[in-house]
Amino acid sequence: QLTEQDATAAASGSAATRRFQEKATAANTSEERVSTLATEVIEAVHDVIRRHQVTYAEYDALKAWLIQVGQDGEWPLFLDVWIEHVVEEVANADRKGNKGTIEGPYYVPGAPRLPARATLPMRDDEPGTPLLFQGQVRSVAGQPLAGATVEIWHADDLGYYSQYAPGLPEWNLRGTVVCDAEGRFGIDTIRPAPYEIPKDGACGKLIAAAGWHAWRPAHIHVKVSAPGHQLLTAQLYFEGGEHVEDDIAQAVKPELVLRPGPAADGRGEQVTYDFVLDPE
Ligand code: MBD
Ligand code: FE
Repeated sequence: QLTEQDATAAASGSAATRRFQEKATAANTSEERVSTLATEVIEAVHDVIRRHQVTYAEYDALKAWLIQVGQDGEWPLFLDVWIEHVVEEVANADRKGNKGTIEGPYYVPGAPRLPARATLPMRDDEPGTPLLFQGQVRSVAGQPLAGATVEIWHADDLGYYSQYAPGLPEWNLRGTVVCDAEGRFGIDTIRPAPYEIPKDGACGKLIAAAGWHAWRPAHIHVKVSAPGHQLLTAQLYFEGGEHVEDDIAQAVKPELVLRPGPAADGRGEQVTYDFVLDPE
């Protein structure tokens, strides 16, 4: 019987790759734009080789590593950790409402629908500090948004995500919360642990070879939507948490940092965070 701590880079990577392949992608990019972008990416690599006098041994090491990224299924992890934050920056530069940040590789659509006041699916003995996460979804004009939903997913107290590590219930710490008529929600969960990039895969090998650290700060992922409004994809972090200042995925923004206080019922912590959605 495998437990979450038996998670391997290749198993979670392959699961993320399979999940991504199920997602419909249709960029409809013109031939001209593909040619421009591909040419400039290739030329940027040529430039690095010339400036740093890259050797054949280094070229072969790169080739072996790129092949291993694919074999481990770690392309979603690699791209979302080191590239996605710039795509998000470009995509959401003009937003007036809530800051967003990267989605990452571990979102699963279709999590169980829950009422506005709900407990996320979790084990009877789910480890971790209880956390009540509550707030309201509003428009940029300050109007409460009836019919808003907050999809939420996060790692557990050991830093593992359900469906990407063995031994966890399918929808553990994942839910689709349907807000009330005033756009309010209140979600009982636990505080997640920081996330460490697996050491036993291609991404871990790069991190070790470069002498980097492998950590993302503890975070709660959300996708917030409401009729007539743009989907917000964000993550919320915890003030003073480890690696809030040096997230390997460079996805922390000051507007996304929570400051929980003691829970009103004396059990753990609670925090209020309101979301502001841009019009479509
Ligand atoms: C994560 O949990 C995550 O959110 C991102 C962006 C990358 C790797 C792991
Ligand atoms: Fe994450």
